[in-house]
Amino acid sequence: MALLDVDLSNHIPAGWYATWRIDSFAANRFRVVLRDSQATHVDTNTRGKGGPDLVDTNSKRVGPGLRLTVENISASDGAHVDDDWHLVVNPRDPARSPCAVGYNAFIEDSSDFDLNDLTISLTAHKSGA
Ligand SMILES: [Ca+2]
Repeated sequence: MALLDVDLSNHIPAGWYATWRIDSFAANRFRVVLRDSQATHVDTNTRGKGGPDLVDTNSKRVGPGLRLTVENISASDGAHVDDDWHLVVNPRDPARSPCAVGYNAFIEDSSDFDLNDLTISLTAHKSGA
């Protein structure tokens, strides 16, 4: 069962640009997958070199069904996730729909709850097209 399974398309529609950075500070291993229905953008096992180590960073226009999953490969039972969204609304938009979003996930692989063992930061905005 995935430690984290987030349907990012709830706030990030197809055609938006997404930029992300994923860092690992974990002795244990996680599998991180970021994909949409048209492409797999990230599919990697994090390394445990005592970092923080850059796992992946990129910027792409995304397709429909953008989804982020994190599987627990070797982490202990104490693994824990805290995440949050930040929605940016154009004040001139009468529909008040977001024009940009930020998503952060902070993952603990053990029991000290510093929540710095795997960090995922992703921002996305309208393409303007
Ligand atoms: Ca920790």
